[in-house]
Amino acid sequence: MTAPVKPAPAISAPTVAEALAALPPLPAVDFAQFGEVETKPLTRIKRFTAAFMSRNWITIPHVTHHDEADVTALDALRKQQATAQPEGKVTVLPFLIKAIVKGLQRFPQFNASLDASGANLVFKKYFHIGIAVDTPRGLLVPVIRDCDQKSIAELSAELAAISRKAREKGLSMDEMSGGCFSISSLGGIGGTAFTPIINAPEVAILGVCRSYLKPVPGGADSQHIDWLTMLPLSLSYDHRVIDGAEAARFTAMLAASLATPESLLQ
Ligand code: CAO
Repeated sequence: MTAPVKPAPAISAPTVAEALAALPPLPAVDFAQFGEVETKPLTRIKRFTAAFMSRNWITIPHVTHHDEADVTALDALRKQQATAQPEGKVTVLPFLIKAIVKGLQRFPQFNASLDASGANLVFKKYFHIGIAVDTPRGLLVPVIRDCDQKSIAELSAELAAISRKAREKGLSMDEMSGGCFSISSLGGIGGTAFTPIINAPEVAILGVCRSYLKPVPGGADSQHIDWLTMLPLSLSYDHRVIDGAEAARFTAMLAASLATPESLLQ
């Protein structure tokens, strides 16, 4: 005879505030006891960033999907354009913005935000893209508005202007608000993949690392090697709003758009 099974006690999920309150506080450490130290205050931007990043990391269920895009044709196109117009040299970012706009148009849930109740999704009909800019005082995210209505050359000029403004302390709060989706590009620096933190109330952010040459078997008989230039993409998304399959489709579409750059020139 088997013993009667006792019903399990009901478990209610703690709120975020309750979970945080239950964490043991970090002990105060006197680092000077281990060696020489120097204490400096965080900049205002770094303190703001710390608060926002902590809130977003703790309150949003992040998943990061990694993929890569074949940008061999895109690199050739950029080189061709740079030779024709050396003063108008364009990085990969304006093309990425265009590819993302196409992705947001095809997958509107990536251009949405949860409302304050958390019960409704607000779908945006505009396409404003935030760009993470590394400045000596910390990270700033100016927003390029109406990217669907701008050409690659216009996006490139605006990107240069806002990153200069960010580094010269010239950005207003207005210029950093209203973004639909953000890009964090570390491609000029390096890396192969990372987990960008979502810039709430946005629901996804694309991280980009340095492109690299990948040997791929080519030809009908796979007897020779083609060297393709691959761009690593890391998409972090809010799993309350976006499912993994949707994230994989969105990133695959980005990769396909970047692999056919002429489609981004229209
Ligand atoms: N792969 C290979 N090379 C790349 C590349 C990539 N993915 N992305 C840029 N490059 C190259 C550019 O073509 C450029 O080459 P040249 O010197 O030959 O012209 C060089 O790297 C520098 O590019 P850049 O970074 O100045 O320009 P950008 O348009 O790619 O990016 C900006 C502009 C503002 C996004 C960037 O300067 C920046 O601040 N990035 C850091 C963002 C950041 O800190 N993110 C982390 C946020 S979370 O902490």
